[in-house]
Parts: sequence; structure tokens; C-alpha cells
Amino acid sequence: MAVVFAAAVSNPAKMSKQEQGDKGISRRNFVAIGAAVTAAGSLGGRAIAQTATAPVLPAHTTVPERVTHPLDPLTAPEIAQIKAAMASQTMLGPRTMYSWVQLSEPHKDEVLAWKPGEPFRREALVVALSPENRTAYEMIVDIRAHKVLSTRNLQNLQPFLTGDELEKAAAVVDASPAVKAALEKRGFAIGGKISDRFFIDAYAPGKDPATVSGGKTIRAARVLLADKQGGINDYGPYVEGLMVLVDTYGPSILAIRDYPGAIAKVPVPEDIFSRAVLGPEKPVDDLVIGPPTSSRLTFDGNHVRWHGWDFRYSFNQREGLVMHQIGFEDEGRVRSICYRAAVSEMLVPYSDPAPEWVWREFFDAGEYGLGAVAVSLRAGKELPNNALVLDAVLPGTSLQAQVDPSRVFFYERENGALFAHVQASDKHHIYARAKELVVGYITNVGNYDYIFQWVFRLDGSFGFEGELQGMILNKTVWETKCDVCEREAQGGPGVYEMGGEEKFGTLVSPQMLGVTHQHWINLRMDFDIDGTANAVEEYNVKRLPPDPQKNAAGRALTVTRTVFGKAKEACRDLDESTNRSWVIYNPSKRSEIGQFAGYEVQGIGNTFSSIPSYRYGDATSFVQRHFWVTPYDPTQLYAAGWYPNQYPEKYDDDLFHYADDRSIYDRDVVVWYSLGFTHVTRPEDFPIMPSEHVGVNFKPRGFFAKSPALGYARLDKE
Ligand SMILES: [Cu+2]
Repeated sequence: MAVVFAAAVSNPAKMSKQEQGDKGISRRNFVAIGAAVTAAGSLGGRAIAQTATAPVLPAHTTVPERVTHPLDPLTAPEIAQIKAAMASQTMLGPRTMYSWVQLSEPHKDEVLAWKPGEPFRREALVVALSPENRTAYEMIVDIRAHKVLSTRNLQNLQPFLTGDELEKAAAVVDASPAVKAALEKRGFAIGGKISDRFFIDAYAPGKDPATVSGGKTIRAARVLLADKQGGINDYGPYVEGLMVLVDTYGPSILAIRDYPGAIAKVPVPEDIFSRAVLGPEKPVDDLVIGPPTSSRLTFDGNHVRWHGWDFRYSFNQREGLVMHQIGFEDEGRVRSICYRAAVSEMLVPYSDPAPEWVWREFFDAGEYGLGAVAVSLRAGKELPNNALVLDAVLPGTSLQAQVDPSRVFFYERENGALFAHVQASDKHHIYARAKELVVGYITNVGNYDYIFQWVFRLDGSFGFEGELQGMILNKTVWETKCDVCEREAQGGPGVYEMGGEEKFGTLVSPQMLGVTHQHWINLRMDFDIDGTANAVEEYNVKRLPPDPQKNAAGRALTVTRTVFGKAKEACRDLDESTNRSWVIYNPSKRSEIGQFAGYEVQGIGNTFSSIPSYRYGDATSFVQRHFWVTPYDPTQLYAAGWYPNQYPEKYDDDLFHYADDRSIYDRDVVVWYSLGFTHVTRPEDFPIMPSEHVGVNFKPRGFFAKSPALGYARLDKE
């Protein structure tokens, strides 16, 4: 949630194009990755010998500089062209910061009509912050013409915070005598600078009256302080109750909020970089995870193929990894499944209503940019040793092209049996192992790290997985022992409520309360099953009433199928009591047996929304329903809209407002899936939590005449 002042913002791993030298700009067409890569581990900058049987990717893993497809992400030369176009924008002064720059994708009709070799449009979205004018501008730029096509003053809307702004906000706090005095009043001894002892942790501000003046939103950051207690880990015990609101355009302090709060009187064992805290290192053998990533994975620029799967990918500041034009090769042609899929927004609401916690509803994509705060991952370390890790090019705050190394990973893994059957009578065997392709990235939103990955399978199904990692956000409290546990120990069987300082969290260490919270991830998935005209139906399984003749055992099940007409009818929740699922299908594409070609959305666990129904209609609404369907609209890309950071009172750019009266039957539809996890923290989540897994599956239902998995079956006889 928080964005790190020094470590994450000024990423030491970031290298300029110049620093990268000639480390590969072009990439050969349709290169494949072979066993040699696996053995070598990380590909970083080393030449890898090719073999005749298993051609490998060249040493360079950066994105190509040449654009060959309308959905290719911005290249370094294009970013330079965009910067040149900014010269004509006289409203942008020398202090301008570029918050958000990415490809403005051409309209879907244009992309679908485009054929290789034909010309195509290249436009960019540019969101520039002007400290001089105290406003932000959203521009569309014709990249090749170096021309700004349109400009909009964003007025009260605030784009996500840049690393520079968070850094400046922290610097202002570091230099503040008033903040120093507030710390000293709490008994902290500060010899030199505040930052000598404390981690200065800058966040998007959330709601606070100091950030609004005369109806105008003041672009702001909220700064907290954590006592590092002499350790390496930034996330030591927070100075509870002390918060500083900073005007990032100043930069200057807007307000200091100073509520009473506990102070850690004991050394807190939070330093995850200390062996003294972690305990002695335990031996573990290298785990060989699955087969080497094989030559079945091929790349042509950003176009990827693997075992029938066919898709493109890109990487941008807002969403991180975007999957484009996911299709599957069936009987010699690629059939479309999903035009575009990405994490559209996140929401991490904390449950503690105390004034120093109540503002914490973090929109991680709209406040920080999931791609902007992504970090590098390494094969053989955070990733399995067979992973291929590719770089991304993103614009920096000054609109300089930066190579962000090792952002997107690809690896194959084994996931149990695809089939296994032995015929007992004559020992005939049919079998296959389930191989999967995993494509993802990691975003580092302060204390939390999220691995988001798409998983493609041999049976034509695919899925999305989130791995929640990192450190829980702790509240410093006075209690050193679990109070409700003591009451239970005294009282025995009965019902107990959490109380006192532990009402909204779990005591995970003396004076450390892991505050209860939720993580919500919204996926926007523009399904195009065999074309754009699709429909959506809901499946509910129900038990029929017992009947001596018609339902003698009482467990007869039947399925009710509800075809949605309008978007507002399709805002739905999972329901385990009816095994609820949803199918996106093409009403005009039916198989020989009459089945519609479709893909089914199957939840793998989910949770209820902690945001109550009276708030249905504000920017957080997307977490109030698990499943949504809207008609395709190229401007509706993010579940909480384009600018949820400091969203103003009257804000209607969000999924609640997108899901209106419009038809979603036999139309180009977009599915939005909200995936939640309620985190009642455990002592074992401290000081660093073992990964939590969440996900959703998309399975062909009637899409194939028969499962594409069948061809992978192997047959033999004992
Ligand atoms: Cu959590």
C-alpha cells in the first residue's frame, strides 16, 4: 500500500538506455527458448549457445525498438518523439512531471481490421503534472507527427503519484521542525535528521479535509513515520497517530495530524533482513520445478505462442502486464477468446475506524500504478530456475525512456495429471501430465508485493492467479498478550468478541497488531468468443424437491440458466449454495450438437465486501459485486475509473456507473471480475507473511468440439 521513500522509488536496478549500452534492442523473429536457458538460470546479458535441436533466445531480453503491431507497447524512440511533441505545450513549465504515459490503443475495430504490413496509428496518452499551474493535463499525442491532438485540464482529478512526488513529500517531512518536535514530544531521541532513525513512508492521502480547499482538490501525499529501531527493514513499528499531509505541488506541509497512539517500548522483531530475527538458516535441496521451459514457447516481438495458445502482451505503468488478443489454434486457425485482459484496479481497505487508520482504502493501480512500482524478479531465486524474464521500457517522470529490467516472466510448470486412467481388466493406460505456461509480473506496493500471473493450460482453460506476499501493515498498540485468548482460556466454550486494542486485528508480536483488511483485485476481461458479438449467462445448480417417484433419493440436481439482457442485471455475486458460475458465449456459434461456443468463469474462493451497501455508487463499488458485464467501451478500462486518487465528491467514472441500462446481449461485452481476500492476520504472518494465493479460472464450455487435451494423451499397455 505504501510506497517506499527511497528504496522502491529510486530503483537502483533502473538503468538508462545509455547505461544498458548495446544490450540488445532487436529481437529475432520467432526465437524459442531451449534447455540451455534453463540450465543457465538468469538470462541477464549473457550469450547463450544455441543448439540445433533447441534454439534459444538471444542474450538480449529488452523490448524491440521497432513497432510491428498496433498494440505493441511504446518503444524508447517513440517516448523520445512524445517528449519532442511536448515542446509545443507552453502551459508546461520546467517543473513538469509526467505521471502516466502509455500507448493510447487504437479502437478495437481498427486493430481487428488491420493486416500485417498495413500502416497503423500510433498515439499516446500523456498525463502531465504542472506544479506551476497546480493542475494536471491529459493529452493525446500523435507520436509520429510529434503533435498533440487533444488536451484536457483534469481540474479536480488527480493522476497517480509519481515516485518523485513521494520522495519530495518525504523530504519535506524530514526537514520539518514541527514534525521533529512531535516526535520528541513522544520521547524519541533524534540526534540528526528524522530519516536517520525513521523510515519516512509516503502514501496517497485518501480522504482528509486538509486536501480540499474551496471545493478544489489539493494534490497531496500522506506521510507516516516508522521507527527502524536501528534495523534494515523499513517497516518497523509506526509512530502511531502521527501523520503529515503534504501538498506535493509545493511541496509544503498542509497539516500535521497528531492523535494519541502507542509507542513501541520493546525492540520489535521486525527486521526481516536479520538472521537474528529469522532464526538459523535451514537446509533445503534445490527444487526442480517442472520441465525446462521448452521450444514450444515462441516469441515474435510481443506475440507469443505456446501449445495452441496465441496471444500478445504489453507492459505499462498503470496496469503492469496486459494480455492482448488471447486466442487458441483450432483446426488450423486461431479462434479469438479474449481481446484484452489486465488487472484494472485494486482496493485494499483496512477495517480499523480509528482516525489514523480510517483513511486507508488504497487504490493500488489508480494511486501508484501497478507497472510503475513493479520490480525485477530473478530466475532461480524468486522464480523457478526455468523462468525467462524480459525487460520493459517505461517513461520516467521527466519523460525519459527507461529500461526496467526483468519485469515480465514466462515459465512452464507441471501441475499434476492431465489424464490418468488404467483399465483394470487389461492394464491399458491413458495418461498425460498437465503442463502449464505461467506469464506474470510482480508489483511492489510498499510493504506488500503482489505476483499477478496468467496461467495457460493444455486443455484450453486458462486462469489468473494472485500471490500476496510481503509484510502486513501493523498498528503499534500497548498490549503485549492476546486478550481474547485469555478470556477464552478462563471461560471455556462460548462466544467471544475481539475487544480492546485487538478489536480490529490480531496481536502478532508484543505491541504489534496486524490490522484486519481485505485485498481486492479487479480483472477487466474483454471476451471475444469467436468474434465480438457475445452474450453472458449465469448457471445456478439447484436441488429438486424430494418426490417418491421423481426424486426418490432427494438429490436430483438441475441447472437454471439465466441469459442477461442489460448490464445492470449482470452485477452478480458468487454463490456456493448454487455452485454459481457464468458463461460468456457466442450466440451465433454453435457446435454440431447445438452447444454454444463459450468460456466459463469459475471462482476459486472469494470473499464478501467490507464496503457497505450505502456506499454502492462511489469509486469503491467494484468490490461490492464479484462479477460484472458491460458493453465494450474503449474509454472504460478501469474499475474505479481513470483517476480514483483523491476522487472528488461527484465522481461517476467507475464500474457502478458503467453497468447501466445498455444491452449486453449479442453485443461486444466486457467482463469484470472482482477477486477478494479477507486477511485476518496470523502471528505467522509476522514479520514476513508466507504467500497467500487467490485466483479464478476460465474454462472452455462448448468452445471446442472435443478437448484439445486429448491430443496430449499417451497410450500404452503393461
Ligand atoms: Cu493482507
